[in-house]
Amino acid sequence: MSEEFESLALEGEALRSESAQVPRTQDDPKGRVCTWEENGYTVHRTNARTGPGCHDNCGVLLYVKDGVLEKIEGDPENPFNQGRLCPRCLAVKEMLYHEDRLKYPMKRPKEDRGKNTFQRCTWDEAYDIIEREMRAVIDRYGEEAIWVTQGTGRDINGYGPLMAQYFGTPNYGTGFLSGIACYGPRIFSTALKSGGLFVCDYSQFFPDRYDDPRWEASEYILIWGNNPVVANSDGMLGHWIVESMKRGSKLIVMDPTLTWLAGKADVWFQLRPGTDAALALALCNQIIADDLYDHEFVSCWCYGFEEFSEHVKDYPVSFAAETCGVPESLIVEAARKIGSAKSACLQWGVAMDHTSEGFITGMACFDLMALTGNFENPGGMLLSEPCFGMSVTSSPRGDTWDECTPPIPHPELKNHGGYKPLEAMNAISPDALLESMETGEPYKIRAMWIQTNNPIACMGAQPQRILPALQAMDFNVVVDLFLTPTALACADVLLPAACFAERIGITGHQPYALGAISQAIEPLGECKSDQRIIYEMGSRFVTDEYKHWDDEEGLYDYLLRDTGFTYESLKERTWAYPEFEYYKYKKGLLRPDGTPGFATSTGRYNFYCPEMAYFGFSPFATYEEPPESPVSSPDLAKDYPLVLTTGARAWGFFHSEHRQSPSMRRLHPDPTFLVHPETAAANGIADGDWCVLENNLGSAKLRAHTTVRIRKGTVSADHAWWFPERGPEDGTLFGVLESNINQLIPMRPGKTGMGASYKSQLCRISKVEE
Ligand SMILES: Nc1nc2c(c(=O)[nH]1)N[C@H]1C(S)=C(S)[C@@H](COP(=O)(O)OP(=O)(O)OC[C@H]3O[C@@H](n4cnc5c(=O)[nH]c(N)nc54)[C@H](O)[C@@H]3O)O[C@H]1N2
Ligand SMILES: Nc1nc2c(c(=O)[nH]1)N[C@H]1C(S)=C(S)[C@@H](COP(=O)(O)OP(=O)(O)OC[C@H]3O[C@@H](n4cnc5c(=O)[nH]c(N)nc54)[C@H](O)[C@@H]3O)O[C@H]1N2
Ligand code: SF4
Ligand SMILES: [Mo]
Repeated sequence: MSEEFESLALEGEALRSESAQVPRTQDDPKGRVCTWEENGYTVHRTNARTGPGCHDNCGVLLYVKDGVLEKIEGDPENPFNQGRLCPRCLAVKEMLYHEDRLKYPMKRPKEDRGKNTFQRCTWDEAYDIIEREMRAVIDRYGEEAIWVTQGTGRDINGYGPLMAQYFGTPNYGTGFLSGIACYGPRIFSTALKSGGLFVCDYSQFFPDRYDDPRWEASEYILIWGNNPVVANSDGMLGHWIVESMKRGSKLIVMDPTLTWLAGKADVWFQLRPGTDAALALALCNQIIADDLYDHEFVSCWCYGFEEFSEHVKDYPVSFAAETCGVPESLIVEAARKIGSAKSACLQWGVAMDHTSEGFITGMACFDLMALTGNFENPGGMLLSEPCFGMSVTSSPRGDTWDECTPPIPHPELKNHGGYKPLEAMNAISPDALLESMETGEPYKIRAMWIQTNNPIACMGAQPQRILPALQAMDFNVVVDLFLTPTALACADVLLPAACFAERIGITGHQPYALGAISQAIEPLGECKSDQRIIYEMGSRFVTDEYKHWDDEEGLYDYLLRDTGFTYESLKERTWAYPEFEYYKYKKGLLRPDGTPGFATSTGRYNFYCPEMAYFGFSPFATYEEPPESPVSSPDLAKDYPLVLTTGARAWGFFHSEHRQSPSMRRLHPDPTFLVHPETAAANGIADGDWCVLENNLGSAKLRAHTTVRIRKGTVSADHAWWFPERGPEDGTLFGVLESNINQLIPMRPGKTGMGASYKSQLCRISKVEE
């Protein structure tokens, strides 16, 4: 062991022996106050969170007068967002105080599903009905007949599993998200390669941000299937990229659409949707051919490089150029830029998961990062871990809730659809669960608990299958902010959830800091936080020995019990940044046994992935055509010649949310699709025309937006449309199946059980004749 190594190992040893009871923080909270009076307002310094929906926890100042939230501002002192807010928080009052907000628990006779005959009831009555109905399902069919669902990572991540445990069901997960195709495929597959979740370094681990002397801006940021200035996805903010660019970062963008950031890139790959893995493997091939890979990193810290360098010879630049529809010279240029850069990082997006073999796309892109040694270096990929060991909010930790409920009676009945990777990940298969609702195989789902989830409008593929399946259930509960199409279609009991300004909580989805959400106003009507609904409802299903708290603050104190914070102490400082180290793999800070290396089965970064071999797949990342594409299904492509990608995020909407918010709706009044003017003209379509998009599965009606920003022959369609302005009476479930692009997307995962076709389908377009 070299001297450098020895001293790094000692440093790691010292860091590991720190006591968790005295949280070591980087930021100094002296002088920071969480509430004050100003010009007749009481100001609350807090962290935003869903609802309404978002992945983030931007620092906000809430100005309250006479119990009413009058205005919201970004907190300039919060290191996370440094005072900036996106349109949805600036307009949060329009959602918070909207007249359509659910304010009271409601019940409805089962035979009235789809009709607006809800009646207000008390919380006790609602809980009584749920207890009675869920117990009846459990007694007759077993706990596994209940499916507890959530939507994307709102402030339900981590808490949802508790609801499932209270019922005793092993079936918990995203509601009808085909192939769990949001984050799951990428983070699980790359964890097999790298032993953790790694994210780009934008200085977000430092409370003094870009000024921290340890930080260096990444030389190249690869923005891959992601539009971060709009989406601010998964705990990162798009303006961090702009700030990095001001300090020297350059961009390489992979996107079929010219996004704002693509317009500022050194290299922009306008690739055919669904072909990303081919490009990643060809870039690897070229970097090896040019001998631009990081020899030290590859030989000291990686497993299977020699075989990998042979494997990628199957993916020459010419193959990727042809497959992706991009110039060969551009691939060579990008490979040289990435290979010669001091640092590079992968800003990946959900487009990676939204192809059938999305599980493997993430792996191929990670290989590029390993090849160039961009792990744990300034400006590279950094481990993203739960702060202060507090993982419940960022990702569910298996044992967080273990002492809160009796053990799940039949864990082996979890429906992972027979997919080995899902079994290994201890995850359900939403695709298999929908099938079992339809066929009763291997057993039938009879009851649903749907929380932060609007599957008919948004999350589910093939809503035309989901709607009848939900309406055939024995019993359904929906917990939401609004009467959604899903709630109107199927809820027997509908429970009103509180917005973030109306409740307390702790932050999640960001591994850099831990913070508190403090309550600024009383909840509207009788709304309650999701967390409170879960433990109040759940406590009906457990004995006193499993009740560890009496109120919400007690819940958070319980969760924080090993961090050295209480809810109150966290609230007072509003945020806390744990200490941070680069090069953790050299210091023994990644592996549980404290030895240097990565926390993988081999101790190294796995170019050769033994787990993939065990699952029966290629141990190396490979490229496969999407099942529906001009290359893999030319016959289908004769009828449906255009490539369809869907769901590119819009500023003002979070999925199916915000259609009720007047200012957000003004930004985007109608369902639209982007189409190149030449493709539009060839199909007799002009800008603004209402059109039908259709394929062998279904159709949807959207308006054409012609633009040269989109790849020719590709159509990029909005997702998640419904029309709350129509009201619940006209029998159309707010028109949810009229402009619903998911009718064209199959509920069918890739071969690993993960990955889906939301961004790689085929369709044709035609003008709607008036
Ligand atoms: N065609 C297509 N479909 C897609 C996608 C795509 O790109 N294309 N993207 C997919 C992806 S990545 C995802 S993650 C899913 C998202 O799917 P979902 O997360 O299911 O999103 P929504 O349909 O908006 O449903 C969320 C519901 O939660 C409610 N809500 C918001 N905040 C709260 C809260 O604090 N408490 C409670 N109880 N309810 C709340 C909202 O009112 C809304 O009704 O959609 C998927 N669907
Ligand atoms: N405002 C807003 N923000 C959101 C959400 C929202 O609904 N609204 N949803 C949240 C959720 S759950 C998620 S998962 C994230 C997702 O956020 P992003 O990862 O940014 O996802 P998208 O906007 O769906 O797609 C990003 C880009 O991928 C491009 N693209 C489409 N198909 C392909 C392809 O096959 N390959 C490549 N390389 N690019 C492709 C699109 O043109 C688009 O510019 O956003 C989160 N943030
Ligand atoms: S990203 Fe936007 S909606 Fe989300 S917390 Fe930040 S400002 Fe609010
Ligand atoms: Mo997502």
